Amino acid sequence: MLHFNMKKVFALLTVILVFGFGAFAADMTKDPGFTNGEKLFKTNCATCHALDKKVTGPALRGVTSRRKEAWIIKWVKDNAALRATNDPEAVAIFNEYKGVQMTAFGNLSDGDIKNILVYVENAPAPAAAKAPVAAATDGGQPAEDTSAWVYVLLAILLFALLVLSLSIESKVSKLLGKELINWNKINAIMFPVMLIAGSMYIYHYFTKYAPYTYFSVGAGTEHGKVLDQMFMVTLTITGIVFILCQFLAFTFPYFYRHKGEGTKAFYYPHNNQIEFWWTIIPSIVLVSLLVYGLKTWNGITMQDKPQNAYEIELFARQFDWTVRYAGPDGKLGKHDYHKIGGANFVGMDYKDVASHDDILNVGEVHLVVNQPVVMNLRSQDVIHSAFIPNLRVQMNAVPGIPTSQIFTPIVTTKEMRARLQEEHPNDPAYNTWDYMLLCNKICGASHYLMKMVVIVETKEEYEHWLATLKSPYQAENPVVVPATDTVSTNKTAALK
Ligand code: HEC
Ligand SMILES: [Cu+2]
Repeated sequence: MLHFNMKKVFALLTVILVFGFGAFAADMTKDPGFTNGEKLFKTNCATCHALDKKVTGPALRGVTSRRKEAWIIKWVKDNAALRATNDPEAVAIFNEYKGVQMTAFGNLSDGDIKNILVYVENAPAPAAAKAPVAAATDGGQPAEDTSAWVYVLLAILLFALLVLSLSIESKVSKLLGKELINWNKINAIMFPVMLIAGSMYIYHYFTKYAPYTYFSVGAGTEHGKVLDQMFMVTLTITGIVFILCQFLAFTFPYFYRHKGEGTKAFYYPHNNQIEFWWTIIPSIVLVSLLVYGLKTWNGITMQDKPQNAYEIELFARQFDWTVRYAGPDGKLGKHDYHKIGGANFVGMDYKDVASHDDILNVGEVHLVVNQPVVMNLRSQDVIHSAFIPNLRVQMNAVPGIPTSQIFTPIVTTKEMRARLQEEHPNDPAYNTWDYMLLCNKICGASHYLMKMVVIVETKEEYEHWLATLKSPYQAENPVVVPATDTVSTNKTAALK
């Protein structure tokens, strides 16, 4: 039975309420810095930044939780100078915005920038200003926080009310000497109720979010289709068993509830035959799924390099990816981690002439449709993972251990986009749909920045694009160096 010291419950409630209203009291919009910050933001920053959505630059609300204030001040004053120090966060965000450069604001003082941050973090959100609950409690400012607190307080009060009434009920029951509420029956009914409510909840969220999972976009590779099929077979078999078991687990407590004095449970301790079959059958099914999975996996990862394959390299570091293409000679040059430094940040070994025409690119990965590619991976610092969901490609980049994956994209970006636009005629998001490369290992604070657009295109488009890029070696050596063994060794030595 429930025994509560009412004085303690109310003391606790008071503390919670005081804390709650304490949050209203710290209203930063009344801070003098706020108005100054608002003015500065509107005149200097609003052309490129909004608070809650990405425009030319990132949404700025919440920036103080992802960056240190000192960093933001340096960045705003002169972001190019910050990048020149190879600050990883500055380089990463710059790359994420495809090299769009933000203006330098050397004229703003530290105080000005701090005021801007006060405004950015505390400006009322436009949508929440409409919430009637918030408006009623404190004149509508700051709307977003208030409504959340009102719901929390309401929930606490309701819970307290429930506890109170239950404790009264138990006391009255005791006085009367009989139960006012048949808990046994209520518990029994709650099981099927939970089953139905839970299923509705899952169905709702599944239909709402399934279109955003990568399975909703067909695989862009041949092996991806095989993988999807394996996944569907596994999911169907385990799904049927799961649903059956949950159904039984949630309905038996209702059907076999205690039905009053005199009912006796049926005692059924053991049946060898049933146990035999329910051990053998799941074992066979699980082992078959395992073998099926292993065969699929080996088929994807253990293939030999196909004749017509070309190689690229993905170089991972905190927090970006660099792609290296072989250039006209079709060969990736050697690399050596001792050479990592300065402009040669991927550690190319220029003693190897094959590296002279190697091209580096940080903005996007380009791949040729219908031609197998060997994707080699290296990492400079910690484990990263190259994940291209819609190509069903995933491989770890491990420091010190070169890894690779071979795959063949079969649907170009343009074709996939057209297909998706056809499937979702009313959703403009698909007009700019792209394959994405993501890092799939939580590799540090700015892990989320490790993403890059992947463009699958025809061979002509690919070669045309590649021809527009210059290899770093050739950029430093204006003389066009043919990628053959005749290159002067002096020049090579000079560059290393
Ligand atoms: C010309 C457009 C432009 C203007 C004006 C501008 N920004 Fe930016 N800002 C950007 C872009 C683009 C980025 C993304 C990084 C990059 O590409 O350099 C950025 C990034 C930032 C970041 C880093 C955000 C993050 O997620 O790390 C901060 C902070 C920032 N800007 C603050 C400001 C402030 C404060 C002002 C006004 C004083 C301002 N910006 C004015 C374009 C602009
Ligand atoms: Cu990473």
